[in-house]
Formats: sequence, C-alpha cells, structure tokens
Amino acid sequence: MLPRSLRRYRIPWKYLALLSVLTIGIYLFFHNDKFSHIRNDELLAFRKKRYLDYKSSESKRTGPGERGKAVILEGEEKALGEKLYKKEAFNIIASDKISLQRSVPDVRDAGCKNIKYPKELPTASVIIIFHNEAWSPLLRTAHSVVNRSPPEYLHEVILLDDFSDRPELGDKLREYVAKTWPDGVVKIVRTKERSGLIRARLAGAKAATGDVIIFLDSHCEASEMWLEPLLARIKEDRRNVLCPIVDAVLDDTLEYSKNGGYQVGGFTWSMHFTWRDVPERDKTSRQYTDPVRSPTMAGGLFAADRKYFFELGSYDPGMDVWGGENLEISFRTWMCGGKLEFIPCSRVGHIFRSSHPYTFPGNKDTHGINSMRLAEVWMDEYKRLFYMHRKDLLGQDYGDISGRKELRENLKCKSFRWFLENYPGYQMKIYLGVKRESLLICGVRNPATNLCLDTLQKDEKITFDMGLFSCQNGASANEVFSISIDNELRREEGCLAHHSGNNVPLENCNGAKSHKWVHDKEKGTLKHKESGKCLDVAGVKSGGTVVVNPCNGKDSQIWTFEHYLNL
Ligand code: LR7
Ligand code: MN
Repeated sequence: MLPRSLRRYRIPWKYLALLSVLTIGIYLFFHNDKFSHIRNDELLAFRKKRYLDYKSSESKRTGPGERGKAVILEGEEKALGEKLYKKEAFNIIASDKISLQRSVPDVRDAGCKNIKYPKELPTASVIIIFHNEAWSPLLRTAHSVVNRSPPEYLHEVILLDDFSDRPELGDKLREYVAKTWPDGVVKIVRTKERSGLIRARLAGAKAATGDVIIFLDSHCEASEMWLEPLLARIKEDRRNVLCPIVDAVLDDTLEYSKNGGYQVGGFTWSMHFTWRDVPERDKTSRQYTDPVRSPTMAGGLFAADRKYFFELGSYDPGMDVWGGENLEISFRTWMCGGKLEFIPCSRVGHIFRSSHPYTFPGNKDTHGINSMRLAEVWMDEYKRLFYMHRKDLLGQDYGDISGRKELRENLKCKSFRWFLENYPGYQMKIYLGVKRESLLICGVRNPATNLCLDTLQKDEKITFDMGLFSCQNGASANEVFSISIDNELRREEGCLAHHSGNNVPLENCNGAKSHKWVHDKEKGTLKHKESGKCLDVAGVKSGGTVVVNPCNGKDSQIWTFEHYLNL
C-alpha cells in the first residue's frame, strides 16, 4: 500500500493498457502492408527491380496500341466509340483496348540520346490532377510515369482527385493503387469539394514532399527519359520553370504522334494560349536539343523546384475551374525573376480533347473571369487590349485580388511592358502587334462610307477574304485590328495579305513580305508594301470584301483608326 500522500500519483494501469492497445491498433491499421518495416534501401531495390523488369520487357510487348500505334475500331466497337465520344471527348473504347502499360515510341531527336545527365539529381513529386477522368487514360498516365522514371529520382506520384463522383474512382481506384504499387509510390489525395484545376494543383503541391514538383494532366503518357532532362535543368538553376515537349495522343485512335513542330508558347489579346514558330534566327544559333525560352506555357505539363514554385506565388487561389492560370504563371515567372523554357529532350504525350468532359459549376465563363484577375494584377495599362477583345467582361465581378497585388509588390516584379519588350527578346515585339509609340488599334474605318474592316465572324483559322461592315464603334471584337512593329495589319494571329487580283485575304501571320502594310497618317492611306497598291472600299457594300487598287488619292482609300494608343 502506498502512503496516503502518494496515492493520488498512482499509475492508472487501466488507461495505460487501453492506450497501448489503441496505439498498436492504429499502427497496424496504417502499416498493414509488407513494406512497413523495410528499410529505404530495400524499398529502392524493389522499385529498381520493377523499373528494370518493365524496361527489359518493353520492346517485346504485343497488343493493340503498343509502341503508340493507332487503334482502328470496326463494326459495333466503332459505333460505340463514336457514341461515347460525346461524353468523354475522346475515343474511350479505343483507349480501353490498349494496355495500361503500353509502350510508346522514342520520338526524341537523335542528339538527345548522347546527352549525359548528372547522376545526382533532385527528386520529383509528379502530381496528376483529375476530375472525373476516364479510368484507362488516368491509370495509363500513372503507369507511364512509374514505368519510365528511374526510381532513385521518382519520390512519389500523387493522384489528386478533385472531388470526382464517378463510382470507379472511389474504392476501386484505392484498391487498384494499393495492389499495383504496394510500395506506396503512388498516393491518392482527394479534395473535399470541387476545387477546379488551379486549386487542385495547389492542393497537390502542398501534399508533395519531393524536391521538384511536376504537374501532368490526367490523360498523358510519359515517354523514354522524360524525367532526367527536367531535373538536370532545375539542378542547374532552381529558377528554371520547365515544360516538356507535348506530343499528341490522338483523340480518336490514341496514336502517339510525334510533335514535329518547332514552336514555343505565345498568347492572344483575348488571353488564349497559342503556339508560335521559333524565329529563323534562333533556329540557326542553337541545337535542337538545347532548352528554348518561351514567353508562355500551355499550362498542364511543367516542372518547377517545389520551394521556388511557392516563393514565386504558386497559383492564384481565386481562379476557378479552368483557364487563365497558364498565362498568369507565365507572365509572373518572367516578370518576377524566373525563366520559362521548353526542354526538347523531354517528351510527354497528351490527349487533346475538343471539349470539356466535365461540368462548370454555375455555368460561369471561368476562363474569362480568371483572365480578368490576371489582367488586373499583371498587365498594367495593357489590360486595355484585353478588354478591347473581351468587351462583354467589362464590369463583371472578378473578386478580391489584393493578395495577388501584394505578392507582386513583395516580389518586386517588373512591369508588363518590360515583359513585352525584353522577354524572351524580340519574339514578343514581332508577334504581339505592339509598337510602343503608336499602337493603332481597333476600328479600321473608311470615313466616306463609315465601313470598317470586319471578319464577318468567319473562322479565323481558315484563310478568307477580309470583309467590310458598318462600323460598330468598338462594340465588336470582329473589328479589332492593330498594326505591328513589323508593319503587319493584324487581327490576333491573322495578317492581311495581298497576292493577286485585288483580293485581300486574312492569313496566318508568318512574317511574309505579302503581309506588310504602311499606314500614312497624314494622307490616310494603307499601302500594301510589296505591290504598292492601296486598301480600297470602292464598289463594296456592307457585308462585302475589301480590295486593293492602284493608289488614286480618292476618299474610298482613306482610313482612320479609332485609337492611336500611346502606351
Ligand atoms: O475542375 C476541374 N478539376 C480538375 O482537376 C477541371 C479539370 N481538372 C483536371 C482535368 O481532369 C485535367 O487533368 O485538370 C486537368 C486539365 O483539364 P483539361 O485536360 O480539360 O484541360 P486542357 O488540356 O483542355 O487545357 C489546357 O489549359 C488549361 C487551362 O486552364 C490547363 O492549364 C490544362 O492543364 C491545359 N492542358 C495542357 O496544357 C496540356 C498540354 C497542351 C499542350 C501542348
Ligand atoms: Mn488536358
């Protein structure tokens, strides 16, 4: 018996026993797989064996779609594939026929195969975000990453489920992942509400613990040696934000199709991402295997040092569902001291879908509103150009942006004008239609008839003769044109041209001589440089097409611009 004074210090055996049972229970619950007790080197050995096993069997694989071949369906399957296309925005039947671990071709430039990367590289957390993605493309993405990433560099794969409600993405996915990757290299993290892809990526980045984070869409296929070039370039400088070259996995046959293009990212004033050819002079001065600076990224596939990603302001959490974040992170990276590059020796396939196979809660134009946030925070006086193309957005509520403005202050980021003028060099000046001193834009008007150049709503991806319509006084984006520093008369990506007859087609801008015009502000003429002819409305009514004629000084050849911007 303890002395009375000490009795209250009696050890509560009952509680202690209960506590230890609970502790052991919780431990067993979380560590019930055979990997719980194994050492790190054993874990790595297991992963290496899995990696090498796949590698050595890859060339012997047979079956539909192997080596990235097209899957051509027939009969009933074909019909079913076409029917389901509407729901998935790609051919799910073709995808389901292909092994989740299929081989893809090594489409890298031959020079890439001679590059030696350092043995010591930072480790990667690959974050695959998805909302109601179809089963086979989602898991093919995860398998392609595990199968083609050396285990010593692959810290983890995070499947970030943005509140999907497809039943198979619940328990079935959890069980599949646990069974297929018992070593835990693939993890599932789920958001508690529909977050949209921007906040989903943020949640993924916060859950990640590798040195580098790499984001992928949930319908990708990583190819041979995709990882090392990205990690090596980040090791060289942690401020490098890097994109692999994106190959197309075709939406109808799932063929892995090499992107033979030689392009980097640009943007339109309505804040859409576009591809731009790398200018001729850049091509001659570099090898195809070298990293190439890019003004912007497409958005879905990129790598960044994890800590640097957060230092640079990660993402704007006020952006919803889809759109805008890609240009926001691009502008911000350049303006705030980082670099954005494409890495030609790292290639990843992506299924390009023509529509979104998921809902937009509230049917909001999230791209439009997100782009307003971007323009308001990052584009300074140039936001006017955005609003000229998106008049419909003026006055809409884009929420609170004070946090983002503060970020820009704190990081002491440069101006948007600096971005246009300096990074990445001349490309922006040539292609964006910006001439600082006198940017002529909007409403190219012939005062005598009050007719303006107008696309007449034609599809601008296809060449057509430029129309004329009664001037809309800035109410219609179909009438927004600018004269570029390179003497192009542009509408976004389209340039007015003249080749023969008196036609004036709108063609994809490519720097051709036939695309150059000179505006004489005094006389009001718009002269086609190559032919010396003048833009003319003679004999044309509203709804017709504009022409060129020998210059004659008549009223039908006089043009005024609605704005002469001094930016
Ligand atoms: O609410 C959502 N939550 C999500 O998690 C909506 C989408 N998502 C997921 C979705 O499952 C997918 O994995 O987000 C990913 C991207 O959505 P997609 O595939 O519908 O987008 P996209 O490929 O049509 O669009 C491109 O532009 C977007 C702008 O917001 C994103 O940046 C996409 O990642 C981007 N995709 C690419 O850049 C792929 C390569 C293109 C090239 C070259
Ligand atoms: Mn995508």
